[in-house]
Amino acid sequence: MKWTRSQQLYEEACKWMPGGVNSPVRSGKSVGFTPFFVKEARDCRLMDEDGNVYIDYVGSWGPLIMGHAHPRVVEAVRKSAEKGTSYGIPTESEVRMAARVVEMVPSMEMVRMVSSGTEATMSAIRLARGYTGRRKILKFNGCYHGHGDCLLVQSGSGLATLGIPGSPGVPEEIVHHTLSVPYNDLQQVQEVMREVGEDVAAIIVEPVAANMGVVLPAEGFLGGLRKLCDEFGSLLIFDEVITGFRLAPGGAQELLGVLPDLTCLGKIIGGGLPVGAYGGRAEVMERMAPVGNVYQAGTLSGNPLAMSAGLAALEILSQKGVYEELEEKAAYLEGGLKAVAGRAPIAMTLNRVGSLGCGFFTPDPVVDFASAQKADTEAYALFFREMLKEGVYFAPSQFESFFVSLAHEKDHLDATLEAASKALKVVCEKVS
Ligand code: KE4
Repeated sequence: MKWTRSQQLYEEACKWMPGGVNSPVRSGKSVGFTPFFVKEARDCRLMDEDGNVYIDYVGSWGPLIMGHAHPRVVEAVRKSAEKGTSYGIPTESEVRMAARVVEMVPSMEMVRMVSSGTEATMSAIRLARGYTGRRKILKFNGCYHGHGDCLLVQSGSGLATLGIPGSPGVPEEIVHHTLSVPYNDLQQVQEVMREVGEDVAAIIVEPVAANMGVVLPAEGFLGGLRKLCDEFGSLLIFDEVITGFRLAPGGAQELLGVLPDLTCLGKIIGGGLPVGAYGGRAEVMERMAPVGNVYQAGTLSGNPLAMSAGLAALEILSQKGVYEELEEKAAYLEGGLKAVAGRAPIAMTLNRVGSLGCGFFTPDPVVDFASAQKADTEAYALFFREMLKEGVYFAPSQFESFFVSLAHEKDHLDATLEAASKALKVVCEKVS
């Protein structure tokens, strides 16, 4: 692999943008990686500016579940663009999208479109506080809900990757009402709720955590949160920005059978264009302006181009057998990776739900942020770099996930396992 053109672009990028990127996790700082620059992408493959081709397991951090440049998505965006790009006036595409999302997501009766997952969670938190008249928010260590001020506490994703505990620039007063406890620790949630539950507006949780690597909810954890919210009159918010439309048509709440009061969506809902959304029970959502008095707005919210891309993506995901296909492909990859790790041999814990997964270099179960942080991140960094040399692009951070798409075919999966066999041998030599 040579990265001459990417290197030139990176040097120029660093002149104009902090770290040369528009989002910190792309920098790959934690895995000793200088980002390559993508020229184009198709199905499950990326091509960079030097002509290198990679099998892509990041999929733009989740949105590209149908594969890059899917013809139906491209056609939908082309047709929409020919009629204009934004009006700031309602369009039928927003009505179609809202109806589709309400139909697919079990707990949703009404929904509001925004332009990112961060906007979705920020708005849901404001709504929960406005609806309940309470101030406190309870989140979980290692969960990441975007970069909204009050949620940048003990967060995962880029903060975990770069080892940033909270974030400078967020005054103590803003996070004073944000409580964070270990994921899966229902006992601690009970203790906190017994103490301050009367002032907790909402508990916000990733129903399957995917920003500390992937961590599955323990048996009874989500149901326990549901019960506590009912007991104390708090709202339960599922941040399904990653799991929404990923784990099932109705996301984790459909798969796991626990219904939140509000759901935050992003990524897949936009088909690769900027879309977020939040929604839930009508009597809660109707507190939002202009019907209610909780304010949130956005120039490009419900943008027709983004709606057309998102609708095309959701149509593809509504076809029969899609989630069975994703499960089969991801299970094949998981089985292969475990077999290759066993032969290396190297201790690897692999957590997976459907087409969302993560491998940790640790022999121990990974059940929360603390156990995820015990994984050997040096080993992960070496694995990432060795896989890249073999033309396979995994997340440039231990505290992210891999995503299998409908575009990954058996030959791509076998090539990935072949690459992993070589990469893990190198890791094995280095760490033993
Ligand atoms: P955005 O504002 O990045 O669209 O969404 C924020 C967000 C909210 N909730 C969850 C569960 C999320 O995972 C995210 C964003 N995810 C990260 C990676 N895990 C996006 C990648 C990035 O920050 O560049």
